[in-house]
Amino acid sequence: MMADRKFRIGSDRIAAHNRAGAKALDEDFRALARALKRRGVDVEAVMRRLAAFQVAVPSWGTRSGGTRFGTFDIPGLPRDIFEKLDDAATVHALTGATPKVSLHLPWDHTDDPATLKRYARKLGLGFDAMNSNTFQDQPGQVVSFRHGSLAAAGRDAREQAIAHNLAVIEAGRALGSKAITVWIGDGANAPGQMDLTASFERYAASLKKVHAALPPDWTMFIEYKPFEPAFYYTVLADWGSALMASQEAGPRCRVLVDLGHHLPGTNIEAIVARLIRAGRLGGFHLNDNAYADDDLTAASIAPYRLFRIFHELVLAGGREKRFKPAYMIDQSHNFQDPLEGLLQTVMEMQAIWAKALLVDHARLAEYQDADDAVAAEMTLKDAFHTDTRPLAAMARVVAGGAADPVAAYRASGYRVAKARERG
Ligand SMILES: [Mn+2]
Repeated sequence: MMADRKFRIGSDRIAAHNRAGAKALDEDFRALARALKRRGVDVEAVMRRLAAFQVAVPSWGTRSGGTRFGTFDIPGLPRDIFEKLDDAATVHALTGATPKVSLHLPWDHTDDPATLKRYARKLGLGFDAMNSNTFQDQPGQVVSFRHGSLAAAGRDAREQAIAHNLAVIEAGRALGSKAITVWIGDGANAPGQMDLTASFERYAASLKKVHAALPPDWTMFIEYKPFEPAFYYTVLADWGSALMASQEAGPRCRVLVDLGHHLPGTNIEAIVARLIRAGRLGGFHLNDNAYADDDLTAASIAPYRLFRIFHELVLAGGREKRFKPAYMIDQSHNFQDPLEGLLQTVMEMQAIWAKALLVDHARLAEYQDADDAVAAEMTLKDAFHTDTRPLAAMARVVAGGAADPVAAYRASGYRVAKARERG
């Protein structure tokens, strides 16, 4: 906890990195701004909205991810929640866009939340949504979640799962968090194993009890997933079930869209539009998938899909000023340095968010009204094909971050220093 003796990427180092690339960035930014102004884009407004785009870093994203077969660690990974915060602060220092960390209980449990909160504040960090965990058993647990948690047939398991969620809310309250994310693995592997109606009713009733314990300024997110760990039937498998459950649970229960939690070919932006229409879109877990729930880095496979989702969000933000979904990275870094994966993802999110901000909504609406499919699609593509990286880099520099966070991170020798420090 001796923050001062730890290796950090300081603002002087970031400023030196930015100075070295300042001339090139300035040239690229000016050229792009000129081209955008010619297209009628208010570049200053885009830069303001780009600067406001923030993404939460998950505590577990600072360590190596893996599969059920194994996880391969590299030297210098964080050993506890304090070191995870150090790494999250590094991502924020380099991007200026990740001021909040999302914790997972019990993985990030602390007996001393006041010290953890103080430490985070010293690093300039706050706490995003708290994640509960009833999809595995913990040492010393009284009732097993083997046959389910919030939706279990057994009352003991359900009550224990509800109690865990209430404890997570309490822990989050002590840290200054304002939300809880609930994902359950409840489901069945064989037809007949579980009553499809009764299991959903039990789940909704449990959620309602958790919702009743929410502090007044808190939100609850529920996350659906089509399959895994259960392979035949999942209680909360899709957005329709999630919408129903959120409506039954209470007004502050919202649906969280994890991009990887959709079967191939699903039109996610249409789901997003429907959830916005219902007033129940809570936020996103950003990642990507090529086949199933792969947890690949966000936009690595389908950047145009993410652009289309962001486009719906920009539209909704234009209609409703208070519309503010939560964004959190939720991906697995199996082959890369986790911090490089996070930095790369934030850069990608900012660039794609900027593209979505460039869509000419007035022109698009005209083409839609005129049933001009080609011109309408080309309006979206005009924005999508624009190389917005100079806008994103400039936004980072203005926010005190690095023009190129991955390059600055590599040049700093951070991981080597951490390997020495952390053993
Ligand atoms: Mn997720």
